[in-house]
Amino acid sequence: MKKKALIFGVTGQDGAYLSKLLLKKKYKVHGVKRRSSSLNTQRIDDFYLDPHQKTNFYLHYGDLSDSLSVLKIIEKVKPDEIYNLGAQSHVGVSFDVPEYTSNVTALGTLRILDSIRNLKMEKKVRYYQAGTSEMFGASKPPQSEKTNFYPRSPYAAAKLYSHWITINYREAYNIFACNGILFNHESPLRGETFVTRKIVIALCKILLGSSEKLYLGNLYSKRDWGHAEDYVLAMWKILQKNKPSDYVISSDKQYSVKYFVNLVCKELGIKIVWKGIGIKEKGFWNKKNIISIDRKYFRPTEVESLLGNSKKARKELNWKPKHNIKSLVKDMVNSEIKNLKSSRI
Ligand code: NAP
Ligand code: G4F
Repeated sequence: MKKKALIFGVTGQDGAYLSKLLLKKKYKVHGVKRRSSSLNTQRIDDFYLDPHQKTNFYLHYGDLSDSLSVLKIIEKVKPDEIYNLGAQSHVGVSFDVPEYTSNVTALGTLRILDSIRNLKMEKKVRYYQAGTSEMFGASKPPQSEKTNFYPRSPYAAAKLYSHWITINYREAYNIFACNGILFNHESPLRGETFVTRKIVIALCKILLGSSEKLYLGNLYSKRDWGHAEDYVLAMWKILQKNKPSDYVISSDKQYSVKYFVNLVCKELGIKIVWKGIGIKEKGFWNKKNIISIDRKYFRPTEVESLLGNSKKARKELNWKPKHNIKSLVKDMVNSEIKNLKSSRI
């Protein structure tokens, strides 16, 4: 019998890559999508067939803020594995909507775990929680499973609740529940307001002449960036172990936002020249100012430096990323240029 997976957050970047991976592994994949006034299935449209045709991919309407919908979907699907990737996942936005972020990103996790318990599915289901390096926040890098948490945003605090409630339900009710503590991972499917995708889109448009300028916030925060395709494989591997545990997933390399801009410029053949400091720092191309700083992209509290130590995952899961920062940039740039050229036609 085919294994059944249920993915909360199926319409997001990771949801799309994970669905593809699980379909390839011959799972029946069920996804939860929320009602939205405009289409939100673009990332999964290539394998979401008309439900009247034969398919192994099914969508259900639901919402992490609605306990009843969560419970009913789990009861109906009876999954072998649940991946909770659903969240208000933008750190900057979480300062604007802290209560909503906590409801979905923290309590949403509780709603799933408690449904498993209420439905007496503790022995049947394996649960993956999408944890984040943001939980380390201000803790000194490199960060591993042993590093103390120090969240610096409503988003990170909400994820920390999810981290501990996952461990609590594992210990209290014997649920096979695991936390993946994933460092930043990007791809051509990354949301357009996260810094890597924002940079790639803007610079591609500037090169093709359809935009003039890119505004950014803190150029000097450092991140450990990987490719989403590699990271969803780690999620699946975490749930295939004999015992539930928590794992850091990272590239173990760190670069600044400015370095990422420089790499994208290099890939596009844009010779960028930086002048000025602080808020007045600017990037020029052919003497034209194409990058400036806008204070509105600074956060009330910033996470300055994230750098993972993923030794445990590499050893116990036999996991290793295929991509590096250069191949990630290449993939994102090539795909964006293709998108922009085809939308022109
Ligand atoms: P994403 O692209 O923002 O996707 C988030 C998903 O959650 C989307 O499908 C979204 O639906 C859904 N969602 C939002 N609010 C919901 C609600 N109220 N009920 C049900 N679903 C809801 O995020 P991602 O990059 O794929 O990341 C996946 C997960 O990993 C997230 O939990 C994120 O916090 C976490 N994470 C991400 C990274 C990273 O670098 N990407 C690193 C560590 C952890 P819509 O499409 O309708 O908005
Ligand atoms: O791309 P970002 O918005 O990602 P951030 O805040 O690191 O969060 C992402 O990764 C987390 C894992 O560590 C996930 F849990 C979370 O869900 C999300 O996927 O910002 C990266 C850095 C920050 O330091 C930010 O201040 O880039 C800086 N930045 C500079 N200018 C900017 C901008 N970020 C955004 N979004 N937009 C800017 O214009």
